[in-house]
Amino acid sequence: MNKNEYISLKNKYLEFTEATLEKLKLDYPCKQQNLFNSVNYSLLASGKRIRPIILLAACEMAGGNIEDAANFAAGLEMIHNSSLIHDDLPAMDNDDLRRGNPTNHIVYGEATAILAGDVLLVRPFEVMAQAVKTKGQLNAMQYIAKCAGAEGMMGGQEIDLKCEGISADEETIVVLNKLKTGALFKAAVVSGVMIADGSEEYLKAAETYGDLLGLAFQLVDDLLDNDPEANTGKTKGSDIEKGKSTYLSVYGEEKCRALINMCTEKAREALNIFGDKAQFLCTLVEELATRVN
Ligand code: GRG
Repeated sequence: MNKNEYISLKNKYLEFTEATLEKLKLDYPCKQQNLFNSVNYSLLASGKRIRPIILLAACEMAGGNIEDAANFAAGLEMIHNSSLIHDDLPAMDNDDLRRGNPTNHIVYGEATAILAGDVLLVRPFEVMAQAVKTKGQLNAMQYIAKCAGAEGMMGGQEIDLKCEGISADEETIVVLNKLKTGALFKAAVVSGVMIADGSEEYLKAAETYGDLLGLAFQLVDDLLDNDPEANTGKTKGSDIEKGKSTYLSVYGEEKCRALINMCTEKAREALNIFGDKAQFLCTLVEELATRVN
């Protein structure tokens, strides 16, 4: 796949995601309009939409149709946005900048931001349930819930909170990030393959790719958080300020870069089973390794 083909396919997935989010958004005059505005402020802001793009691509890679994956891709992006709103709250990371804009609680206040995060956690299950017609889609919904919950992203966040101000060991950092960041990436690939009714072998390959992509993504994130030139849209160095251990503090820059290359290579290998149909996700993991935001 050449660069132009990759870019045009990525745009197709991105536009499909934006159109689905637009279709599913809550926006009509009512007494709770302020809550709708708070939800839409975060959800319709300029996120990279990587998780829904991966979900849609994984579905097509495994022979499925993106129309069948629409509400699952949008639902996963909603869950991701829910986690960002709650992560930024004073009781969590206490950040006031996200995607280059004031965080949700800075604009709408803490109480409404908590509710907006809650809405973006339940609305996905409403829209996914509306779309379920096959066993594969039902499995995808269940898998996404597991990856988001206490055994996945939320569990990772709990470990993260407990690590503030202490020097965590390598094993803790790896588990923390595998859950906090990696679980939703794994959910994206695996649920995409589930919606396409992929085989056990396909699901195993998707799981391996998701884990490796999640690890590479977080390694890059830690490097960007420490890079004064990078445009992350967040306050720089906030992990260091909060006394959090990161891959960068545990491994140092050189090892982080070596691990990013290793994960990228192994993630590509994991998709061999899909042949040429894996070209998009192979290019995507490479692009994420060199991303600057
Ligand atoms: C209420 C769903 C919910 C969760 C509560 C707060 C929390 C538990 C978990 C936080 C998880 C978290 C924020 C992990 C960080 C993941 C990460 C690297 C986010 C940045 O992702 P990008 O770069 O962001 O894809 P954009 O802005 O492009 O969407």
